[in-house]
Amino acid sequence: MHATARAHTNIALIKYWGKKDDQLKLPCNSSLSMTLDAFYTETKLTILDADQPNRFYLNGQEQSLKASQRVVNYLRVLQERFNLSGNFLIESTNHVPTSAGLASSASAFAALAASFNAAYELNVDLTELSRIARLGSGSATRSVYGGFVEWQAGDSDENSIALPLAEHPKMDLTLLAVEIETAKKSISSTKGMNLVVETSPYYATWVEQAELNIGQMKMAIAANDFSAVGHLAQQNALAMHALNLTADPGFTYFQPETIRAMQLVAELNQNGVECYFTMDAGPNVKILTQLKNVEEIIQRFKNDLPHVKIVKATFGPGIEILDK
Ligand code: 2P0
Repeated sequence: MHATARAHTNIALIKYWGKKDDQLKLPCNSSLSMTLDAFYTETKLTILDADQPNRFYLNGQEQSLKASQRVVNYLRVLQERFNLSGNFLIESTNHVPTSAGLASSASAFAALAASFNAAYELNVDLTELSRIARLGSGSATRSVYGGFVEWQAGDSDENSIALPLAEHPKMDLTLLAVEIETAKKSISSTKGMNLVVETSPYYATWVEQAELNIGQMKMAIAANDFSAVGHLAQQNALAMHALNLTADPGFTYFQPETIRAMQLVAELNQNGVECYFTMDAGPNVKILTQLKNVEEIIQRFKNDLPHVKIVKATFGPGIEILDK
């Protein structure tokens, strides 16, 4: 029994930042993302007899027991849920270059969930697939669908699910991933979000504001309004990063060049080149713009920050089963 699935990663335009249940990965606020064409993970899952050892290959390299633990533990959780048995051969290829500064956990756990579903012939629907992807990593919930996707926070395993808002949006929207630094982040997303939930006096305000932003963003998408989408994404990212400074102890993912990139975006706008920024749990900056401005923005960044790498992306598809 085996199956291969492909899942694309996504960028949150309204961020998931904080959980109300660590096990089920139930978020405190809803989030909304854009699935990206340029970055994806392909995973072949083969179900082995229980007397064969689990093996995990990433980009052709066999991984240590320790490195395989999160993946194997996740598959065990799914087995328990569906009352299944067997061991695993997991062969994953990540097409998420470190240079993009994008997390691969969204595409990794969405591809695992989809290959598990196909290998055991469970035939769960996409809503259930988003639920089981969530058990691996919160952001994976949204990678089940293409285009613009909402992850409704809900308050239980049943109703914390992803919904496709527009699978093939007509919006002229390009993302430029600007690599500031490829080093592993100092504070993992899981740790960073837990710290703000537990210690920031502003956390309740973040949740309230993020839920408001979701409604505003859905209106902007429905109106095909690029400017409103970009502006809202930027405001929401700034709020998330401001919140981190209000934790105890306060922390930031920004590096000096993150600030420089934000200033460059402001300067570009002053010169009539419309663009916006967003950042996740790291120093890298993702710029949202329209096709006509892409070359000028790349040029401006290369002049000011000559060593940074820039990767282009636009809307990508949802889960695909490649082989069964
Ligand atoms: C997001 N991030 O919405 C937010 C914005 C980073 C910043 O989801 O603990 O790897 O596995 O659920 O999904 C990154 O966190 O965290 C993330 P877990 P995850 O994309």
